[in-house]
Amino acid sequence: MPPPPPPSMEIVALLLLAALSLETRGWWGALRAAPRLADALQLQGVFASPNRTNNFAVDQASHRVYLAAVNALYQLNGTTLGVEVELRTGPVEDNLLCHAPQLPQAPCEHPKAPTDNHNKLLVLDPGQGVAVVCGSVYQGFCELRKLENISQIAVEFPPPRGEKTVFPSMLNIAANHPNASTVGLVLRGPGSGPGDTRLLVGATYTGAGTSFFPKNHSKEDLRFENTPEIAIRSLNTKDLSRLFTYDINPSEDNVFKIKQEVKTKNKLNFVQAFVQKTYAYIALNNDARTGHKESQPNSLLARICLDLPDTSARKANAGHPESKKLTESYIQMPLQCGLSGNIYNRLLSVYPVDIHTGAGAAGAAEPYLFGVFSRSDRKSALCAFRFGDIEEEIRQGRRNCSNSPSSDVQVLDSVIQGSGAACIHKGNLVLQPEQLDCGAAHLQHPLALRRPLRATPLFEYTGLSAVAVDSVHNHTVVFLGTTNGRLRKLTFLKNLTLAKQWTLKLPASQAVHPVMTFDPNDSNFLYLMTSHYVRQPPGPR
Ligand SMILES: *[C@@H]1O[C@H](CO)[C@@H](O)[C@H](O)[C@H]1NC(C)=O
Ligand SMILES: *[C@@H]1O[C@H](CO)[C@@H](O)[C@H](O)[C@H]1NC(C)=O
Ligand SMILES: *[C@@H]1O[C@H](CO)[C@@H](O)[C@H](O)[C@H]1NC(C)=O
Ligand SMILES: *[C@@H]1O[C@H](CO)[C@@H](O)[C@H](O)[C@H]1NC(C)=O
Ligand SMILES: *[C@@H]1O[C@H](CO)[C@@H](O)[C@H](O)[C@H]1NC(C)=O
Ligand SMILES: *[C@@H]1O[C@H](CO)[C@@H](O)[C@H](O)[C@H]1NC(C)=O
Ligand SMILES: *[C@@H]1O[C@H](CO)[C@@H](O)[C@H](O)[C@H]1NC(C)=O
Ligand SMILES: *[C@@H]1O[C@H](CO)[C@@H](O)[C@H](O)[C@H]1NC(C)=O
Ligand SMILES: CC(=O)N[C@H]1CO[C@H](CO)[C@@H](O)[C@@H]1O
Repeated sequence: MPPPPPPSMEIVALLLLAALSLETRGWWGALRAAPRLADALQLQGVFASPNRTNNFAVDQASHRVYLAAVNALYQLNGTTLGVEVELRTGPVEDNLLCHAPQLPQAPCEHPKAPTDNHNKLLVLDPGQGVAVVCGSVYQGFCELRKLENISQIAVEFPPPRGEKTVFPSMLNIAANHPNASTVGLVLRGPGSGPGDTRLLVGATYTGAGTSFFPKNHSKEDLRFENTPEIAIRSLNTKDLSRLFTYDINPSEDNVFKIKQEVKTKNKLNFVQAFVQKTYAYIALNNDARTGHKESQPNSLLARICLDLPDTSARKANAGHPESKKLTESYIQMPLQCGLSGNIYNRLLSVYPVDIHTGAGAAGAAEPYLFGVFSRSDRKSALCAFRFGDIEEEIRQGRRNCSNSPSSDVQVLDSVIQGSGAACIHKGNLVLQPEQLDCGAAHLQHPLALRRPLRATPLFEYTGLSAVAVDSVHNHTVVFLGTTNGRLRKLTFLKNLTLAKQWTLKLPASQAVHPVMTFDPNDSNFLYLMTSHYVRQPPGPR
């Protein structure tokens, strides 16, 4: 049966998802609006979630939407948002201090109690036909479920007892606390076929010494040994003995783990992870800096080089692809939205997109990273960074680090797997383009640029929470969600001056979730979710 005809291109329609607080009903809705460049927005449909929502994802091929809420998973028709499949995921008997019960021979002395299961990660891998679903319970344990029917387990993991060895590090994947952040991304490896699929995860550390760890209850910290802040794990469903391990080439270097003694200086709050060109970017905040004077941004953009299938580098290396290492190519830089004295220092939502600014050659579209930033008085702003500038800053940083002891670039010595020490002069070393972009074993790593990449706000408003951007003809159309349940649509001219704006009141006066997604088959539609979602930096304690 052919897919339903898309609505007229003259129509902007937005699908929206909203969920209210635990006490009230939630909504998963849709908006239909007037002409794309001219008018207001309109509701298309609604799905109501009985419980607070956590994450959603859209599958392009089947046009299904998967939605995860507290204690429930839903598979929805992407057009009507009607429920196809529904599954209870909690509450379950659990204790934050116990190993996941999926770990063989792991008794627990701490009493278990019914615990709500907050979804921390919901990512789709259409290549293997699975959804990776990770909850806050059982130490952030992940399941592989069928995209065809989300209520069915696709791969029995861990394998039946006795068949394979299972380690806690294979089970402790997402953050195990409702308020601790987790982001994830499915990556294709250098090989063809699903066997090389990987899962990138960034998760806030929740072990001893953090506000997430129950005080005075245990000397044993299950999280520290087993949960790096950032990791790349095997997602090959055909190789169960390695599933979710870091045991992929090159082994030993698929983790980024902050040293125990500096965990309190690195309270990483992950915002979003995305792929752009041959890189994985991770947008995050370092909450350890919250409370300091707001003269410095807390927000960071980290970058890792990827082995992507069929890149030119791989072709040149046919038969023996050189695998990239996580910490070797890792580099981070502060992002600053706002000028000195008026800095929006906390990143809330990002959206990478190609737009026409007139700056690109022959009017070509250029990649930009849009971000919504806020500060403690709830004022917020939209900023845009050119990926070309991000890339150039990274090249300069690596060049500077190998040329001279540079005060603008540091080796991140807070990480266990780094090369340690500071930037050191390497003689008259001339770095190749590939080394400037991705580092090399003999170069210092991982690196942290100190100088922020700065941008002037394109738009300032109270309580922004989410951003999605589309390029339409010569205009850039920006959708902004707010913390009080509004959706603003802004149209910018080529030179990024604001031309027009509209506001739509969503059915729920709740915060719009930071991730908004256009319908992959028709960008006239936007999926968004509102929830009783608190993204509050930890206060002083
Ligand atoms: C969406 O687009 C993809 C790629 O063009 C196509 O394979 C898929 O069938 C489309 N899905 C729908 C529901 O139109
Ligand atoms: C919603 O969460 C409550 C606990 O907070 C749980 O008892 C209930 O089963 C959940 N409802 C659904 C539909 O998952
Ligand atoms: C979603 O619902 C529409 C309208 O009822 C229907 O035409 C379409 O086939 C459904 N999609 C799927 C994937 O079932
Ligand atoms: C999904 O799987 C469950 C459990 O096997 C089954 O009861 C249900 O009918 C299936 N739903 C659909 C839409 O296939
Ligand atoms: C999570 O944070 C919210 C807001 O700060 C707080 O009300 C709630 O109690 C926290 N939840 C847990 C389980 O600590
Ligand atoms: C690299 O060094 C040059 C020359 O000192 C300096 O102008 C530039 O800002 C530095 N760049 C970075 C990213 O550190
Ligand atoms: C976009 O702008 C260029 C030059 O400013 C113009 O030639 C072109 O017609 C415009 N395209 C559209 C679709 O408006
Ligand atoms: C941006 O472009 C518009 C229309 O071309 C023009 O009126 C406006 O002055 C420009 N703004 C800036 C800051 O260059
Ligand atoms: C009863 C008990 O062990 N209390 C301790 C809880 O932890 C704080 C901070 O580590 C200690 O100061 C208390 O003595």
